Amino acid sequence: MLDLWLGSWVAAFATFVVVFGLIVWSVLFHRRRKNSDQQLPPQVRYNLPIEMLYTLVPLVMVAVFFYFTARDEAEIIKVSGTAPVKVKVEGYQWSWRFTTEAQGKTATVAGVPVDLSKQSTTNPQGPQLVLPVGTKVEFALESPDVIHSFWVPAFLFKQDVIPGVHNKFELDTLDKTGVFFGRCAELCGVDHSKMLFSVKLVPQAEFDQYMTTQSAAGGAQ
Ligand SMILES: [Cu+2]
Repeated sequence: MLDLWLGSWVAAFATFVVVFGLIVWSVLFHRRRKNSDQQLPPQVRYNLPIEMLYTLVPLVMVAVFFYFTARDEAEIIKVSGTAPVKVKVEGYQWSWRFTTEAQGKTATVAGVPVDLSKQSTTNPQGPQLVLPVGTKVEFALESPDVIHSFWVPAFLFKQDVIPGVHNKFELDTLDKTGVFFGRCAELCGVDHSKMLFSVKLVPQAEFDQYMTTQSAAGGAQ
């Protein structure tokens, strides 16, 4: 994802340099000069080779962007179905419910809208999803009401949570322990901004312990 993003910026910047260079060049060399009786420089309208160039170059540029985006996207959204940990993510107005399934055990956490006055950058608010580090995780996204969007910026992945649509994705890049902030990324109503949550990545042993306690408690809220 990072390569695609960087590559797009490099291509966009190269385009900017060429376009801006051409603008500066025309301004400098084709400006109206003093003591010139020529009102207009020679015009190139209806010049077939130039018109074709104008059409083909942007087409090629779009095709290149499309190719790399489609290639990477197909790879990124592939779901093998073999992930040992599966999470059902329900986004609702206005919080989240996470139901985690692993080794035949189930754990559920759900939140109420976050009190934004108590929000801080070091103490994440909202429900916390606990996951093992270094393991492939499958996320299934469900919404009972309107369109939300599941987004953990640190995971470089975001997907819409749409009523009636069963979006799924897998992440196998969760390789650092810690707490990662997440939020709803689709304006979904008056308390959209309160749809905060966090994901805590812990070592496998700690995760096993967590699942045992949670499932014994009958999926504590
Ligand atoms: Cu939302």
